[in-house]
Amino acid sequence: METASEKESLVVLAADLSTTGELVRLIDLVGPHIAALKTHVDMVEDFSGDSWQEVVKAAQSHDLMLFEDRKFADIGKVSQTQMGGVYDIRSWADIVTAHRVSGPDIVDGIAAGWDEVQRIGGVFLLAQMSSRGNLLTGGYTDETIATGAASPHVLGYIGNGSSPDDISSLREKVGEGKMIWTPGVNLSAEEGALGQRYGHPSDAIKAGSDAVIVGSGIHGTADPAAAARAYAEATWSALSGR
Ligand code: S5P
Repeated sequence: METASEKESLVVLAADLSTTGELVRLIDLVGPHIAALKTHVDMVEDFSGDSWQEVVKAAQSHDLMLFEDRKFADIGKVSQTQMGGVYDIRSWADIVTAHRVSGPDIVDGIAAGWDEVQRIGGVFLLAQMSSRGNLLTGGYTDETIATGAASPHVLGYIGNGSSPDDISSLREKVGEGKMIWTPGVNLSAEEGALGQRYGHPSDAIKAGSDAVIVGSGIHGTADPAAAARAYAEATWSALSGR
């Protein structure tokens, strides 16, 4: 939030690109207008420990936390092990996502992964999703919020950015103690590919989201820096209004 306030931006970039070179270029272009960097390290084709350090350095040079959207979902012990492995997420990620589906212990498993390298990070639990037909509703969402409320490792929740109603109901249940970050937002598109749904970033913030997660609305445009600035302005003025 300090970074967000300095840059006047509630935008988390979903940097869904397949090479480290493209990632570094994008981060340098949009870095001044975004508050955190979300990655999918397992979609990077030229991944190596060294090439990834370039991405980490680029993010740090723009004061961005690294948010690996791993969507952990296995039992606690396996999730702990998966924090290491080839990508060694525990060594560079400040934040990760997890599903609640396997039980509440997944959060402690992830925290134990960071513990192994003497680091501390935060978990975002998926309480809702933006994709059509998802199963994260009703009692599942409530259990997810209860797990998060009981854990100091949980920073907040992923909510459905395509629906202001979903966000305000999530905010009502979560209260003010945890964050809500919302993907499924776009300034122009109404529908994304393969079941993705979109809402307007201003509506998401007004409904109670703390940050919007934007991918193709930024990296898929001809001028990503201008797009990132437009998302930053939309979110910051919506927050001022709220
Ligand atoms: O419910 C979700 C949860 C997530 S984390 N819906 C999502 O779209 N996401 C992520 O947000 C998804 O993995 C992708 O990286 C980003 C949305 O990308 P966009 O191109 O549709 O903006």
